[in-house]
Amino acid sequence: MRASAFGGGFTWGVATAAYQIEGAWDEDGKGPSIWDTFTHRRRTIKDRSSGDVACDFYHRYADDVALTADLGFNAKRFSISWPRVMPAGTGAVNQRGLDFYDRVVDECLARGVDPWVTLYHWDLPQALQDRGGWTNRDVLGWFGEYVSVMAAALGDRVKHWMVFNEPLSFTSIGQLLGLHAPGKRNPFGFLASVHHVNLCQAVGAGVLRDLVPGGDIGTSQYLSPVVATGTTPIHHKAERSADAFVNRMFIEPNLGLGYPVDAFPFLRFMERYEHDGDDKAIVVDWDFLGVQYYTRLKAPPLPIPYFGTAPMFGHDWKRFELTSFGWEIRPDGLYDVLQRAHGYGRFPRLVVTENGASFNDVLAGDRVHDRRRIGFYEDHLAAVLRAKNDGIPVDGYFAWSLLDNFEWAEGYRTRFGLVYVDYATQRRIVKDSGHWFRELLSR
Ligand code: IFM
Repeated sequence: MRASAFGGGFTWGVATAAYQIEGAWDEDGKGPSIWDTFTHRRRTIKDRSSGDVACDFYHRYADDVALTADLGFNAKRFSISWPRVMPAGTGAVNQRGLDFYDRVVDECLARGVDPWVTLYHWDLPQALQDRGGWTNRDVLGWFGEYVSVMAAALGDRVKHWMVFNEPLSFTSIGQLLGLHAPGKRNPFGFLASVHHVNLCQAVGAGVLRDLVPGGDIGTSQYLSPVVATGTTPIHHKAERSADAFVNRMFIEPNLGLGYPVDAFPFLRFMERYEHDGDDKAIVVDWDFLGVQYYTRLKAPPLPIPYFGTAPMFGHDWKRFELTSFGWEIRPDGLYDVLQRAHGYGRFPRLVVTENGASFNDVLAGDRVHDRRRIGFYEDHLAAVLRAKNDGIPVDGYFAWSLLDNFEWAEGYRTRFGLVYVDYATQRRIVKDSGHWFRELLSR
């Protein structure tokens, strides 16, 4: 594989998220986030860990940005911790928090690494959660205020913005399954959150349009082919509703297409949260869609009261290789989701803003021989290239992730990095997959 086949203007990046790497959870005036509260509660995280220290990126950002450049990447995607810059979520701004992101951006630019900023990667200020969080419609105003602060602070140097990271994940796992912060299991709180997040996409994009001239404005969505587990009508119904839940509920309202109520009837209750004019206010003209792809999902016809059917991660261990998370490795699925997103005819560009694999990496001396991860990247990049050659306008790819990091409810047991982190010493060791990227990108 040759990087030049992707074209000169192609963005090659690594993606990270604030809570997963920064640490410094209560330093320099930062307020608590829902993830601080959640991880400090007993038995929420499998290995009983938290992001209190994580990869200590807050103090080591300069070395980590240098490492990104050294591996040959020309872009770095990172998120802003809302409570670091606005400890109570609204009102007072914490200048020391803003200064940190200023330094990260300047370091990136000094190293020739383009900063791509995500405004929300799941760490809501706890103070806002105490007022209902995403279930409270006032979040539209709170979010707009926060985005204005960030656009004014970084908009002179940051051109690429993503409003959200994977709305599907943080609403469904946090508000419905209760396995992520804030740990709620409430189908109606979930519905309210879905609608408010979709409206906040428009609020955030609107603020960025106004305050960042020439801004490149997108958002990122978890997308996955959904397959039926049988051939009967009930299996196909299950597939259709799971597909609407995973792939359509967060994309189509922003394109002015409404909620896919026919496919996923539970969405008819959304009327409770819709106000007059929302159908117009929710529409966004994106510059790009960030596609986040890991695996495909299966849709067993498992009835859940009110809700419909349950999508599950694929688990076809008879036929396909799995990651250590138990996710099927299906590079063809990446082609499929890119093709489908392009099919809307509404996204001028697509960017793969996350793609990667977890394996049980072992440190052997100073090396980590993660051959399977290299195979994963080779095959998924080939799928991107195939899409590009077929005329699908995908012009960037971000590997998840630069560093091993705090993998939410899994804690530190799963490793996704191109760089191994020895958490006891915070030493970074470039894995074979990191060397592979360096080789690819230097040619
Ligand atoms: O670690 C997460 C990330 O925060 C969001 N996308 C999926 C990754 C792997 O699970």
